[in-house]
Amino acid sequence: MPDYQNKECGRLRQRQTSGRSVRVFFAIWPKYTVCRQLCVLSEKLELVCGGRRTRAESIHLTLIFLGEMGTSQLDALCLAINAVKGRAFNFIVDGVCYWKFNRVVYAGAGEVPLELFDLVGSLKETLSANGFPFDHRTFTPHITLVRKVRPHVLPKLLKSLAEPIVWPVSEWILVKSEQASDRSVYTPIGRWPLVSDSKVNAVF
Ligand code: 2AM
Repeated sequence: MPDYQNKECGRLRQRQTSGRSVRVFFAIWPKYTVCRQLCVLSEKLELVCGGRRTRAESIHLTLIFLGEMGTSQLDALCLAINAVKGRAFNFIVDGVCYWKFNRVVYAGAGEVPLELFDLVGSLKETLSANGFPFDHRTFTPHITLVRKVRPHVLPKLLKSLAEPIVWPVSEWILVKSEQASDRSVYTPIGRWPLVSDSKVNAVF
């Protein structure tokens, strides 16, 4: 996933969103080290439970799925979202679960940080206040690692990780999702920083 500064978001959006509408969602995206750790985990899981693992560059945690949106609305969306303030946190990935309904294996956290729920809550409030539609289902933090798994081998997998993965989360992003033949391609089109506690303390 390419890196860029917040001030470039407008230009990047223009380059990346040439059609009439785009499918978008808010997410947190792991940087290199955590991405590698999750990727190694997905490779092990794929070996055991079959199916198809998420490619390294697509590993993420969705905050809110907005769905199809007119490209002309994107600037207004990003402007509204600029008002959202969130705090940085560590997301400790310490378990692997099976979602029978859609046959995915995902990684998750036994204890979800309050900061993550606060961020999603603020995003939802801001979207609602500004009239942007989004998926209202309850937020269930999960990192999909393997899809279309073989259900009968799963009970052995449903366990805690021996070594939890510590994911320091310092920003959230707006992502464009496109279908390319048999897979989804994700491209960031907006980025917002989370404030670390030390910066909050420095202000007060
Ligand atoms: P998933 O990992 O559980 O499939 C992009 O599609 C991202 O948005 C994926 O992470 C997907 O979750 C999530 N998502 C949430 N609601 C969705 C929906 N209604 N349709 C497609 N993706 C959705």
